[in-house]
Amino acid sequence: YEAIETGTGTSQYSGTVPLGTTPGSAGFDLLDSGRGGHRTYDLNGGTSGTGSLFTDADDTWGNGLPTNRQTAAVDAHYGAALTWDFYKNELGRNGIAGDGKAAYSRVHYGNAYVNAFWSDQCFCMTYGDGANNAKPLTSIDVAGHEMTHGLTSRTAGLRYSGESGGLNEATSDILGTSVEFYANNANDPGDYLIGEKIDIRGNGTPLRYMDKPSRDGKSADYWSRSVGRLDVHYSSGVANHFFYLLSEGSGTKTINGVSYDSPTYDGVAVTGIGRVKAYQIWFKALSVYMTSSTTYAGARTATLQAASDLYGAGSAEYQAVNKAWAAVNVK
Ligand code: ASN
Ligand code: ZN
Ligand code: CA
Repeated sequence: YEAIETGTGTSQYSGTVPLGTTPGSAGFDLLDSGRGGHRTYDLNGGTSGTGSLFTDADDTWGNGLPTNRQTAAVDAHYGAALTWDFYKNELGRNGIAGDGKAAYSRVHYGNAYVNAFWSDQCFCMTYGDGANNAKPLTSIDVAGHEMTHGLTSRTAGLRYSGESGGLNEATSDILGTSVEFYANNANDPGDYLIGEKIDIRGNGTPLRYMDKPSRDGKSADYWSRSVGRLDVHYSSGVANHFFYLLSEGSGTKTINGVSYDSPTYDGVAVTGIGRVKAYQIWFKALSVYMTSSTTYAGARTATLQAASDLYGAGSAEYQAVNKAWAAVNVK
């Protein structure tokens, strides 16, 4: 985290965090001038427009509880800042569109709304407060997921249906998870689970799993000819599983106290290359080789081309990409 923060927030999911804020007429605005001018707004139950910009007299924001209106804003603003820094420092990307301009965030959308979303129309991220307005959907992985829908829109432009829709969703899970690892936050350490903090199912389990996507009861572990007929949040499983295998390899592994057991198609063994190389290959494939209509077969070709560009056609990394796709039945 760079020395451009001015405020301090007590988040719901990530402990005490630095915040990019700017002096304003009410003291401070929740406006991050160091990251393209990202602002966070209070919809206060509304579902359109921007509501009001968060402000604070002493630059100390939120109290860690959802009953304090600033708390969800702290998490959302922090998540957007982490994602900005991740794009810049890890992917060499200056904001979603590559032009140094920020999106904005809106929290407290509707009443007990259990979702979060990106919109190309407003170029913004929006977050509901979750069941009983007690679990805002503002964890690091969810913020990274939603902001990455903007990145996908401004790069490959993957159409949000069929196999390309699964790749679009997976890109958000892959980079959202990568942001969570990059953050290295003691209160929300990196994992290959999506939404483990927001309890969207009400029983403490995550929304999705990358080591074995079928753990959610719906997602696909492997490609099949019918995978493109699934909802995009389930066909994404194939690419999420590919990314886990490419990063960490097949079989059992414990990372930050979480245990994984990743199976493969036909039992093919995969040795991981680490998540940093894996997300750099994915982003190059996304931004250089994928298009709006890329399928799973096309994603395989795109990531092989990216691995060849970055590491060479005869590299161990190239071979690992090939093996990881075979392990999810994309050949
Ligand atoms: N949270 C969902 C997503 O980002 C919202 C949606 O499906 N429109 O994919
Ligand atoms: Zn999504
Ligand atoms: Ca996670």
